[in-house]
Amino acid sequence: KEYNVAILGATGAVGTRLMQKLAESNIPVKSLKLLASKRSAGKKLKYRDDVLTVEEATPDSFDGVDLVLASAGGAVSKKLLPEAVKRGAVAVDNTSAFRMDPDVPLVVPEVNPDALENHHGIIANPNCSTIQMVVALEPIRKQFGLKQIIVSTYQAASGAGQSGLDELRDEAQEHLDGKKMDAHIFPVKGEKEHYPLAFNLLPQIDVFEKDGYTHEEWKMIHETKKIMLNDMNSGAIKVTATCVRVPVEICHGESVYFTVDDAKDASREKIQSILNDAPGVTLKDDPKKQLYPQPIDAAGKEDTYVGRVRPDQENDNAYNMWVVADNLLKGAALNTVEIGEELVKRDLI
Ligand code: A2P
Ligand code: 11C
Repeated sequence: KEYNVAILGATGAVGTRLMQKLAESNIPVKSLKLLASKRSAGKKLKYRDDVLTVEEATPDSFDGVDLVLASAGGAVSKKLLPEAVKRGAVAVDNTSAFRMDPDVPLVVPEVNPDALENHHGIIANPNCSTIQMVVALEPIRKQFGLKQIIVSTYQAASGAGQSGLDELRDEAQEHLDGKKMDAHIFPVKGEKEHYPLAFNLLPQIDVFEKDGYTHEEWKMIHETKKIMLNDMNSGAIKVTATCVRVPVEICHGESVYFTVDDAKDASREKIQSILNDAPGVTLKDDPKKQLYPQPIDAAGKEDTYVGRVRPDQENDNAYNMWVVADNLLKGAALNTVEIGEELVKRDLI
């Protein structure tokens, strides 16, 4: 069986990586359609040995398409993915448009691949900061249970797409040239206030909710519960988050504090051993050799890197660890393509 595939948002920071990871995947591609906005129509992009022409995405673009991989923003997904499904396609969506819909599985293949069995045409790929955290925590949860998660994130500029990356580089150059930094995207495109990210830290990712948390923090809390417990509001694991944008190009870092079941006899060594064997995880944890994950090393890699595993010295059954992954790969394009591979394996397209 071979599939007609479309990439929606093919020209973006995630879209270009979707093409790369699709080419490396074991999804049998019969044809590939590259879709983006009108602005990019006619642009030529290389896929394997072919040069393909980007087309403007319209509802009819999905005629005859079996599998859509989408990363063109939530509004575009909301408008076009139901049209794709209406025309018989299965869509894996990298935006937040459908993640909390009870009919839409929210999937990280290392954690909850079985959720795919109940799909109704759209499958959601979680937020990048959620994915790397659950990849690292799920093997620990399986062995020792999980009662609480307290996470602080250090998120790269590329989380805001190509224009976010461009803004960080431009600001850095402006600052080094002694000019005023011209901020117009961060913290949030379309918000009233903008602040420079270069040489700075911004404790706001996405808009503020009424309770004082940002929407990025809300996503980490509720997506984690939906993925691990199949219930976005479950109280079985308590989760809280602080999300911070840092002047890094690629890779989110996370300081993850977690509490395991009292009765399970966990230890630092046991947790390290579990992480060493966990799918999609590379343990990089040797303080004597100053070995720990860093964005500069993890960029371009597929795994989620974990280090600095250590017990809380004041509270029993509680640990800290440091988690780094490429937000554009495992956090987005790679996880999306891996969902596609799992759909193929299970004959769900
Ligand atoms: P385009 O390059 O034509 O603007 P990023 O996340 O890096 O900002 O990329 C966003 C992606 O979504 C790009 O491929 C962009 O295409 C695409 N996109 C933006 N708006 C639309 C739209 N209205 N219809 C289809 N694709 C869109
Ligand atoms: C960021 N995590 O770093 C965001 C980007 O829900 O897919 C991804 C937004 C999402 O800005």
